[in-house]
Amino acid sequence: MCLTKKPLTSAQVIVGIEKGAPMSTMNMIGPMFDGENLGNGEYLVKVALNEKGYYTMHTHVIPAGKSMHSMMFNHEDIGIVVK
Ligand SMILES: [Cu+2]
Repeated sequence: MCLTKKPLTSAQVIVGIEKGAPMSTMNMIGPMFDGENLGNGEYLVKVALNEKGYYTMHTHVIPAGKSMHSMMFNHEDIGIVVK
């Protein structure tokens, strides 16, 4: 992981939504998809979750010019609670 303290522009942000805690169900909701690059290091992810419960947003980042494999080192699991 590279810590530049600068906005990561032009990266590819790939997201997958799992029903439940990370790696608990492996029940992915739909295919993985790209976050929208808003510029200045901000990326927008739009997702519609109709069922109440806990979800995990598996977030992978491929910095510009880096290989697809680099996403293995730039991975964050973000919890989503639908009430
Ligand atoms: Cu994950």
